[in-house]
Amino acid sequence: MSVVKRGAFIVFEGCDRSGKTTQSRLLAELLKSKGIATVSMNFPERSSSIGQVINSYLTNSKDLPDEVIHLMFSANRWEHMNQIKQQLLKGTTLIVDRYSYSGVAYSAAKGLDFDWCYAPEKGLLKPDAVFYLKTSVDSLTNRGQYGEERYEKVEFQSRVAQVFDRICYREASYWHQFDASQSAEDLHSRITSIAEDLLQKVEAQPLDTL
Ligand code: T5A
Ligand code: NA
Repeated sequence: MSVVKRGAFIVFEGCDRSGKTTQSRLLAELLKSKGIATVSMNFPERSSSIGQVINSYLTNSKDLPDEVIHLMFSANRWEHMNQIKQQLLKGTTLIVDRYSYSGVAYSAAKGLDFDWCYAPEKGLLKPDAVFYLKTSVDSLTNRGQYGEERYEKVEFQSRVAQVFDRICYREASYWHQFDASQSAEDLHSRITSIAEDLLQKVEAQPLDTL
């Protein structure tokens, strides 16, 4: 009997407009074109009832205390955890646009304690790889629709970038940093080579938690 090999859990992280959605899409399309079962997701997942509250908060139509919105972002991941686990175990590779690290980076950038921010993420599934798209925040402000959502302010994004850098240093064993100012095509080819390597390796590795 053949054993089902699990899928890879790949996450994209970075500041607003760093190109995560573009790169997640390109990677998912490539893997699918090679016949690899692949599903794309993004956090916040705005369609659930918790997701709808998060959406109203991000579009500035609702205000909430920093601690409350932080826990809602985390709950939004927890409510999808079983689905994520089932997909991975049945062999589907997941490409996820933002995860716990965004949760920590944006809330710590507001001044909440780093460890407090990380605590509700503990026990969630740990990605096999995080692709961190990094560049100077100033260069991102020229990109499409910058400034429409709550967090898209240069000073705030610089603080977010500092927290991402701290996490990248701490989690260096599975974080891969890329210069997000290069063209989408160049980024895609660099990301692809790491992802293809990873896909070979994870099949034999058990799922881990944060
Ligand atoms: N948040 C999120 C929290 O506070 N806590 C949490 O726990 C989580 C999960 C919404 C906000 O929520 C916060 C973080 C966010 O502020 P979101 O829905 O992921 O999160 O945000 P979006 O607005 O959807 O996406 P971003 O603004 O982050 O953009 P992306 O996905 O990084 O960038 P992308 O690919 O859409 O590209 C942006 C623009 O740049 C161009 C694209 O064509 C597009 O116009 N572009 C490039 N231009 C030049 N060179 C390249 N290499 C380019 N790649 C893309
Ligand atoms: Na995005």
